[in-house]
Amino acid sequence: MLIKRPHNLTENEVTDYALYQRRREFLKTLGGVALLSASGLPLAAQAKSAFSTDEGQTPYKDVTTYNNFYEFGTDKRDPAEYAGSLVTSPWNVTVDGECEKPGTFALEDIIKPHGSEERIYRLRCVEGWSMVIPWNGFQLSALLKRFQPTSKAKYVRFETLRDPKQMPGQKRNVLDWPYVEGLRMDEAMHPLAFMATGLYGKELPNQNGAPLRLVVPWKYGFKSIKSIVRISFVETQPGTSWGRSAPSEYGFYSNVNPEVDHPRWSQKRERRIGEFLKRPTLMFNGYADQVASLYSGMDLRKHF
Ligand SMILES: Nc1nc2c(c(=O)[nH]1)N[C@H]1C(S)=C(S)[C@@H](COP(=O)(O)O)O[C@H]1N2
Ligand SMILES: [Mo]
Repeated sequence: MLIKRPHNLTENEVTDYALYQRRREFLKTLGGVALLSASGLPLAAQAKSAFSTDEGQTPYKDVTTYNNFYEFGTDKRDPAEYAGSLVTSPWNVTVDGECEKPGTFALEDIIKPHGSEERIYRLRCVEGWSMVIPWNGFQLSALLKRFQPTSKAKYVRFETLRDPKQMPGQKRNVLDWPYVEGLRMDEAMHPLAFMATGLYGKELPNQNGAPLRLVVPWKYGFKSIKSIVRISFVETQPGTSWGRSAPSEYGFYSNVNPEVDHPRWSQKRERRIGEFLKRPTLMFNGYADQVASLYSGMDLRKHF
């Protein structure tokens, strides 16, 4: 396991951070504005996260052409081919339910208060393949806190855009549209849970869930919902698209777990895209040190 823990920062990383800060100062005096991409993501200087893996990263080409985004078709190549029809600007996100500060917000206002950081995470699809992706974005907890969830907020529900004109795959009933996902509140507030607005230092491509998508690296990939338009704080466990389509196959938790097989295939091993031999799947996708305590006392076979 190559994950570094925040309380274990090495001397090197501390030095890296000091260098990074001095570099930022330097860039400011140079007029670092020129180094910002259209989305405002700094391309040159980003904090190195203690949560990032240093495993080899999956090439950009694979990350952006081998996708699951059923709103654009069910073939892995469909999203890259068809997601151009999605209009990501202007984009609004509605926040509602059990919180003090609900509202409908322009994407810019959702993103603005947050700095951009890089998180290099493993992504493990329930189908048995995986990638390593350098995301850019911000911690989900920081976003959620702004809306001041009440004590009744036990879960967070996320919804993707529903518009069959822009998302032609929604003309077919492969799933119950819009795509819906959810997390328990403590999962959503965990520092690994991330909102991505970019990858590889570039704006998030449409096929990867532009302009705003969730990344929950210790759960199967389908929990990482794309192109989010609604975030709701709710009291009871929300139904999810995959859960509704096949309740015995896709549970609410869907934590990566090599010991709990999918009813139709084993989850013990996975193919890392770009590699020939399969590798063992790790408990919680290799993030057990960080997240196992969220599930202490729970029967993970029952709560799959
Ligand atoms: N709205 C929406 N979100 C989605 C999906 C989808 O079909 N629709 N597919 C999920 C699945 S199964 C996976 S594995 C990941 C894939 O993310 P990637 O294409 O960026 O690698 O997105 C998830 N998020
Ligand atoms: Mo997936």
